[in-house]
Parts: sequence; structure tokens; C-alpha cells
Amino acid sequence: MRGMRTWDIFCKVVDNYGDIGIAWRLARGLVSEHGLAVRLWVDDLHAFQRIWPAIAPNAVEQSCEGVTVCAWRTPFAAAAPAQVVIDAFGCTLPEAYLAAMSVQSPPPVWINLEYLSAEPWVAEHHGLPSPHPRLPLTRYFFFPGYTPETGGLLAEAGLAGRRAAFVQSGVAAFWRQLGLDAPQPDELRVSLFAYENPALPALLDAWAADPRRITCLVPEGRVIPQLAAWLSVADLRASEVHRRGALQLHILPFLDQDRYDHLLWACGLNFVRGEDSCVRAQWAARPLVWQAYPQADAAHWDKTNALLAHYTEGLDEAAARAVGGIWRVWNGMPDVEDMSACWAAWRAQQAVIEAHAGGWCERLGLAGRLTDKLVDFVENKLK
Ligand code: TRH
Repeated sequence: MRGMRTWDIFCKVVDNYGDIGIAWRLARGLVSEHGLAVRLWVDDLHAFQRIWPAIAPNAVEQSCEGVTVCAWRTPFAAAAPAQVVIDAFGCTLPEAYLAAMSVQSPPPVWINLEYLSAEPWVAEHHGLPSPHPRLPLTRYFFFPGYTPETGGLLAEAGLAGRRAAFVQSGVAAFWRQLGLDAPQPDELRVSLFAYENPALPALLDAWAADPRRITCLVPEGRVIPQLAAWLSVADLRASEVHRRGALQLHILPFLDQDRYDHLLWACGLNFVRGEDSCVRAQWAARPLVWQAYPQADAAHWDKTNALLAHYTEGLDEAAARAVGGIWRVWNGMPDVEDMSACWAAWRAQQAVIEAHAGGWCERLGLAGRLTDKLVDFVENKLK
């Protein structure tokens, strides 16, 4: 019986919020939509607390949203393995736990949840088994992705409905809570979640010179020192507001995961980064600009181009070029026009891009929901 199944999810926080962001979204979904007993092992509860303030950073074990959250400490406390074991993004499981898995009968279904990519090879690798070199265990590679042949995308049931209700009746109150008035008719509100980026000053210059007003909302994070340098101020803190030409900059506190969704839903354009915020921005049905997690061998350019190709398929040519231009210049790719030309092109195509973003969720839905697909995959292995 599905409802009786036990799952352990292991998550190591690398250097950002994506790993825990995705693991937490998955854990919540498995509990609330599939009635599973989920333990989430996390090595950095402080990072977890940033995206979910109810988390107590020093608790060895706590229950949150129906998920049992356990501190993953070294040495690892003895724990009987669950029936299903997820290691998020290849985060090497504790040896003692692995040994216990290998003597459990039947052995747990062991899944390595991989990073999301729109690249075509993902479909070929999704679901492949890999026998453990020493132990009688098999690990399966589960690849999230944008097509039905992949593991699909994280999205909770009822997401579209919640977004529609918020857009209809929650936006004004949301802006008030953040200390902002409702936007003026000609005003564009942009959220900015980014890594340090050499293209940022030119983007801010373009916004400051825009013929219409732009309000940029920035949750506290890695991009703040660069913003401060552009403004020629020593530091920036939450709730500060600065104006330069047409641009008004608001620094926000880091929001919890659900309120961050509200920000994405309320803005007319969202700059996002990494993996989870990128998918949330797509589900937000608003235009987005994605900054891929930078990789040493520029592998992130392949990822960016693959998602761009998918995202702009069927989009009018000039609008597709405008989207491609700003995504590429924002990711530091060579042979792109400068930022001010890219921004002007985006502005010229804004209405078409907005319409495309509005209809995009339908296309996105074709990939299927990751939690459902993962549960089906596991149930097939448990048969
Ligand atoms: O934080 P990230 O840069 O995480 C990255 C990526 O996942 C990348 O693929 C991975 O390799 C690297 O970490 C190690 O970006 P991402 O994936 O968008 O995760 C951010 C999370 O933070 C997401 O769940 C949304 C959440 N968030 C909030 O909860 N509140 C906020 O105010 C903001 C800006 C984000």
C-alpha cells in the first residue's frame, strides 16, 4: 500500500539554496499529495531555515509540514533505512546507512535525483540503473526534465489555481506588505535573484535610462555588493530604496519559499538563477531571464541554450531573438549584442513575450509532475 511507504531523502547543501529548495519541495509534495512517511536528512539546517523560517537550526529531529526533518551529522546516527532512499544530486550516502541498506530485505529502492536540464540527452539517461561496485544494491538515475520521456518537473497539485487566486485578489495586499504601492500603469516590476554577474551594471544602466519606470525588487543575497557598488554606497540592507533615473531599487529580506512564489507571480519580469527558481518563474506564467549556475567548463551555456531552444519554440521570430539576446548576454555568452541593445529589443517585444509566458504553463505541464512520476517509478520497482 502506497500510504504506508517510508522514504528517506538525503540532501547536502552545496553553496546555495537550490539543493535544499528542491529536496524540501519534493518532501512536502510526497507527504501532502501521496501520504508517504518522509524523513529528510539535511546537513545544513541554517541554509534550510533561510527558505523555511519554521526550521529550528539546532534540532536533531523535528516535524515540519508533516515531514520528519533530521540533522545529517557526522558520524551518522544509526537509522534503519526506509523502503525508498533518495540521494539528492549524488550526495554520497553515509557508509553505515549504505551498509544497512545492503542487508535489508527487500533492499530499498535507491534513487539518485539528478539536476534538471532541458538538454536532449536527459531523456536517454532517465531511469537507468547503476549497480553498486561492492554491495548488492542498484541505484537508479532519475532525471527531471521538460519532456514526457523524462522525470518531469516539480509542481504541487493546485499550483495554477493558487496562482490565479493570488493574481486576482492578493497582489495589492502583497505589495502593501512589502511597503510598496500598487504599480503605476506604465511601470514594470522586476524581481532580481542572481549570482554575481559582470553584466549587471550594464543592465542597471539600461533600466535607469528606460523611457518608462522600472521598479526592481532584490531579495538579500549574493548580488547585493555589486548593486551597492553600482549605487556607490557602502552597503545595502533590506527595506532600503534607491532611485537612479527611471529605476527604483528595493532591497527585500530573503523571503520564504512560498512568499518568493508570490513575488514571482506579482512581478512583470523575473530574473532567476539556478534550477528551482527558474522552474517556479516558468510556472509563474510571467516573462523570465535565467542565469544558469556557472560551471567551469561553460557547460552552463549548453544548458542555457537548450532551455532557450525549448522555451522559444513556436514563439514569433523577433520575440524569440529578443528573449535569446537577453538570456545570452546575461549568461556572459560571446557574440551577443550589448546589454542596452538587448534590453531595448526585449522592451520592443515585451507584449508578445508576456503572452507567450502566459501560455507556457500548458506546454510545461506536458512533461508531467515529478512527484507523481517518481512515486510511479518507485512503485514499479517495488512490485
Ligand atoms: O540557490 P540557487 O542558486 O541553487 C543552485 C542551483 O540549484 C544549482 O542548480 C545548483 O547546482 C547549485 O545551487 C548548487 O538557485 P535555485 O535553484 O533557484 O534555488 C533557490 C531557492 O531559494 C529556491 O527554492 C527558491 C528559494 N528562495 C526563497 O525561498 N526565497 C527567496 O527570497 C529567494 C530569492 C529564493
